[in-house]
Amino acid sequence: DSLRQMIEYYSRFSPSPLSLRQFLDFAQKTGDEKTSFSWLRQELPTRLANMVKEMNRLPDELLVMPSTKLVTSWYNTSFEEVIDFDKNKTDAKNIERFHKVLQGIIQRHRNVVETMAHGIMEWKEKCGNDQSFHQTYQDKIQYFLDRFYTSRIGIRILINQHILLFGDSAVRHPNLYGTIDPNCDVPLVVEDAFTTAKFLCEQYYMGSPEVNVHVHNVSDKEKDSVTIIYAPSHLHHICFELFKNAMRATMERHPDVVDVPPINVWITKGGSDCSIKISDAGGGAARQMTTRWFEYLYSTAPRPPRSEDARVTPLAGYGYGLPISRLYARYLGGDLQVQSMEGYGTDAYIYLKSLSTAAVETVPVFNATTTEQYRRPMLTGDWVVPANQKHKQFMNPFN
Ligand code: W6P
Repeated sequence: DSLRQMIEYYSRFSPSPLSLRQFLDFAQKTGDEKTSFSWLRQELPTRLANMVKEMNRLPDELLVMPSTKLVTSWYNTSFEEVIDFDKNKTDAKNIERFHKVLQGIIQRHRNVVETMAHGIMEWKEKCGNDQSFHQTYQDKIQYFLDRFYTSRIGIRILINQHILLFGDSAVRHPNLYGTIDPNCDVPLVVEDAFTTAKFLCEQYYMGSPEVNVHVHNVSDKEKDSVTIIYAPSHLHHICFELFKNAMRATMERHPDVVDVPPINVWITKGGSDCSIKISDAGGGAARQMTTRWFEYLYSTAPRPPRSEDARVTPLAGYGYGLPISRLYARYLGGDLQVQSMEGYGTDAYIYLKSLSTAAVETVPVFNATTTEQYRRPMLTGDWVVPANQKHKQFMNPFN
């Protein structure tokens, strides 16, 4: 039908990644609402169609799960709504209608992360929560969800820039251009994320670790401050997640509230990287666990029993917090790495680009390589596993 044909058509375009510099220049100088409309009228269907095509490569058993069907229906609806506009009709009425449609899309896709996660869980429960399921699908699920959620981050920033730049000026933030702060004060965002996490920690543990922040700027004249061009909301999201994890580990390891080791933070800015290290003495974990923290399939494990008191939520959710935080960092050319020393504590490193010209969107494109990734059969290892250890090698962590 015609929707299929239009998705086919737009999926052949490649998404056009932007740098933070380009986002900011558009917002501060070159951009007007008509240009933004015409650009999004092409770019949004392209990004949506590329993702729809990729979702169609998922195993049928996953695609028929109710939650997955809900998510695909949201993508189809939003795609249809956007291509309903003629990009050459830039009259006020059309532009205003487009604005409303974009706000509607943000609303419609609000719970995509949880709903897609739920679809994976439904599939896992139905089609074998066993070793062979993990062996067959772990890598493919990781590959898909990393790309799917990254694509969503990009689409959301495109839409939010339009809504915020050309929307109601009364709610416009004075220091921000859309979601981007040209003078994003990194220590300030870090401290704010710490304070928010500390508040939750106090509620749950009746205590919380202190923080020490060390700032080293080797790039700019101001040695004791670090500012970059960035989306503070993204940085806050990442730091908040890491502080929750660091605080939980610290409090569980040191139940005596008079003897809680602080969390140490280093913030540095060099010519290429702006780096943040968040260091806790929460006992750490074995090295094999640190990679697990980033696996969606591991994180979709049945939740630990909830607290009796429903008002008190556990500090960190065992959810998709860490893998999604890493996607936020990687989306603009950065990274998130976690190094642990079992028995002592954990260091989390956030890497951001110092230069806004280098902070370019990383967005997935659907092509023959993508198709091949989903087709590729599971390969067995080619390192010898001692016979009596074999069962441990592939042990399902959930059984
Ligand atoms: C831990 C586990 C963890 C994950 C991410 C960041 C910090 C920490 N600390 O013990």
